[in-house]
Amino acid sequence: TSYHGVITENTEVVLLDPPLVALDKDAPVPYAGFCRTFTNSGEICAFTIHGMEAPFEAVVLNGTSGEGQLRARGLVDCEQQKEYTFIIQAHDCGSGPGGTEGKKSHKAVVHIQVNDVNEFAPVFREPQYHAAVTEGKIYDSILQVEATDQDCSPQYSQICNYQIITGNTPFAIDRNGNIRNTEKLSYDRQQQYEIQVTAWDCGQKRALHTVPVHIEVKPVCKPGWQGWSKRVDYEPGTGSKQLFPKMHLETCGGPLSSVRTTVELQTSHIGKGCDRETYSEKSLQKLCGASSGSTDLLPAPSSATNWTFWLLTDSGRDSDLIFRFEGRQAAKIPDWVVPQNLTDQFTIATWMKHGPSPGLRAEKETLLCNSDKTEMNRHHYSLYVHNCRLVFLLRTDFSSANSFRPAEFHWKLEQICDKEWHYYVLNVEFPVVTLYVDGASYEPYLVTDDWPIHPSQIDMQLTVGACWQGETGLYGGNAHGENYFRGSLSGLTIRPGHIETQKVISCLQACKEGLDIHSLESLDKSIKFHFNPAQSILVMEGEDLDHINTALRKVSYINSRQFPTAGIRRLHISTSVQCFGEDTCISIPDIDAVVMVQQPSEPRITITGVERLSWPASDLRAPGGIALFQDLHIISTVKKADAEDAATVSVLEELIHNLDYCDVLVLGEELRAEQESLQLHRSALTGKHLDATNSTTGMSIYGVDSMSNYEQVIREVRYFNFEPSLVTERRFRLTCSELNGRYTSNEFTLEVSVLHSAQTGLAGEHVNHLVAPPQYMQLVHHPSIIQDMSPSHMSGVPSAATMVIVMCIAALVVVVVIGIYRIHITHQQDAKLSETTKDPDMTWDNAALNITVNPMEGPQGAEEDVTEEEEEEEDDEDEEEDDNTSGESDDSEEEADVQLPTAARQNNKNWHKAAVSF
Ligand SMILES: [Ca+2]
Ligand SMILES: [Ca+2]
Repeated sequence: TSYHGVITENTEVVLLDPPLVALDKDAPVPYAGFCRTFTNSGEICAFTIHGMEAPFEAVVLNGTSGEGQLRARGLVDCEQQKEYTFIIQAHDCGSGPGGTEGKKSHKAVVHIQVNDVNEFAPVFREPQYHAAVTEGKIYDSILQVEATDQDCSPQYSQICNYQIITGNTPFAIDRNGNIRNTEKLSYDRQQQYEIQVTAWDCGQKRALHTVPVHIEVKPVCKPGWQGWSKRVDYEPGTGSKQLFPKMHLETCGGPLSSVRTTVELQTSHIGKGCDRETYSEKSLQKLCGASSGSTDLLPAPSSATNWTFWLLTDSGRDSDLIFRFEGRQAAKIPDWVVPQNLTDQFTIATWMKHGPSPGLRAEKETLLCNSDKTEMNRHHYSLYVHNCRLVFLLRTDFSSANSFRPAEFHWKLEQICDKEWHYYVLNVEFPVVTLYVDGASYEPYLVTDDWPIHPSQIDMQLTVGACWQGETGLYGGNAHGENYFRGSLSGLTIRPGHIETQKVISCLQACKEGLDIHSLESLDKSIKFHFNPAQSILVMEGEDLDHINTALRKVSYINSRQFPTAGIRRLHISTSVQCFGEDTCISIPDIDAVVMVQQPSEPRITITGVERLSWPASDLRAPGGIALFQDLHIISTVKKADAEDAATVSVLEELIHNLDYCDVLVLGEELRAEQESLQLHRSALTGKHLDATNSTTGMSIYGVDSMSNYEQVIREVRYFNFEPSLVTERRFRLTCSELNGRYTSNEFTLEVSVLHSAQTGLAGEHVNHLVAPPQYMQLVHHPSIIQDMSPSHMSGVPSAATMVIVMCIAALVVVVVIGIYRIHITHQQDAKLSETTKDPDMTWDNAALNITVNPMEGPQGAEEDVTEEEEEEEDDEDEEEDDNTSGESDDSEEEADVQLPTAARQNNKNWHKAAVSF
């Protein structure tokens, strides 16, 4: 017989099936489970267990009935042993004490199974898990986590469920612990994830500790430039800066046969197209060595240059003076500004930004036009834009050579209508006309001939922005309508009698910023590179990837301006590659980055010197007058605006840089032209990049030059007054400026007191004698001295002592007068010498007001008249037609546009010949 028992671990009682009951044979109770082996006493006294240290005992519950119970002797642990098997035997009480010697039953086998209790929680095998995935893929299983449980039974030891407890992750886990991603991962979005995972056993017991799982996202290899930054900061004055010092091209193992990369710097939003020097037009011409004599047709409006007063000006960035034309504005240039006859050589230059929207049936848009002032509408010369072509019309006057001559020059350039700033220079060296756009020269694609214009006594009117119609006395164009210009102009100059060299033209429009190759000499020989003229586009090409990488790292940005325009410049890099064979080649994405030019430190210009002078009237009358600013100093300091050092005292750093102009302004009444003047000897300017203009309101010295050169020149400025008796005091204000007024100095005011004869008789001469420096310079540091020596004061206290003093002074005066007379004589001799050289130079004094006389207008004009008379008769028949073609030749011209240059010219000629023969 055998028993089966069950015990729950950690409890005492074993449930046996069938129940443990031992019966004595002697007793009348029928045998239930146990053998009836007992015959004697009929009572059960004990059970014995035979087995290898089975931790159980059996106790008798009821000796009569034979019921017993099986119990654990200690704690039973399923995790240590799940089953026990042993043998049990019962004893009746018998005769012996304790029943031990009673009769024994036969043996029965007992099987005990230990039931499990869910004591243990799941525990992960690893303290943490790691995995790496490539972006853009969906994985079935990225990794498997595993937890275990020490309980003995499958129910309580198996893991029934895993769960991710970190919220919002693109991952899921199944019941086997496999983690997968629920969406494609992106390296750019997130490169690393950490999720917490927990587990449950099948008895719903949860792991005590979650486990971290790290998932690294690896970028899928994408061909393209790597190791560059989106923003490059540029500090002014630091020369060239490498833009991509760590950049390299990732090809993902694809073998390339060649790489071609274009780096483009976009600066069209800066100033007039890029960062240029913003000195005034005049200063810039001086700086570039342009021949002098050019006339600014669009100067800043002032009392002397009032024709630009009604034009629209853009509050120019960087002090650029920009005039905006919206199809309504035009200006008549006064006759004295430009000579009517430009001769065969002249230059017209302008900055132009044409637009905004030239229509398909675009009208002529006139930049500059010289037409009849009255009666007729003939255009003598004009520059206009028409259908995105630039046309220059030049009708030569009749001369001895009365023949068909080139009259219209056409250029078809995309720059004309790209709505960006460009610099146009028209060099006329008749009959050759060359156009320079941004420094590059272009021959006209079409030249049409015409007869010279018929002579007449009608004056001409030069206009900007439209043509003047003499017939109607209005702005207008031709039968088709108006001819107003739309766009912006700046620095429109005309220069009769000369053409500019390409070098000067390049200088005038040169960008001060651009791309550069750092240490060009170290560039590998196999690399081909090319810059556009403006250095804003760089193309590099090579076959070896390493060499290309090295070359691209050398690409730099440079801005040579000391005070560049701050702000961003966009960079665009596009790359095309070629592969060996027919394989489809990788494509390299374009790069967009920016250069951030930081705010330059601002200079502070300071003028110092003696602020009060006192002079005897006689000295003002002396030839050359008096020097006004003999001890003048101009210094400039730069305030370093370091953001980090804002707390500390900002460092003042002395710098040597250039000035643009200095103005001496007469305060109070203007100078009386016939008596007073400011003077500057021409020789003071020699060897310097400086020029000067002079008027009764002051003197302006301009040109880009060093501060010390300016100092030297200003120290030579003299004030002369032929009749000083009318003046007691004169005040002057000196200001200097850099970059066309962007940075200006303090206002330095000088007071000159004139000591008149009433004073000079005694005190003036006396003072002169006492502290007279050589010549007639007088510095008065303490004006009180003058006061003390005034005659009124002295006459107030007459005494013997003063009489003696007066006598002595009188004697002294005689000596001094003689001395001064001698000095005067010698000075006059000097003056005579210098005046002979000085006089011709004096003409520039009033240059700002004077008309520049065209040397060609005099005798030659008369000559022309004669020839014109002679030829008048044969030309009479032409006259009508002349008037038409000059002003209204549109129809024939429109057709010529679409034809080849030679054919067009031919056509035009024939047409004219026909007219002539008729
Ligand atoms: Ca357990
Ligand atoms: Ca468990």
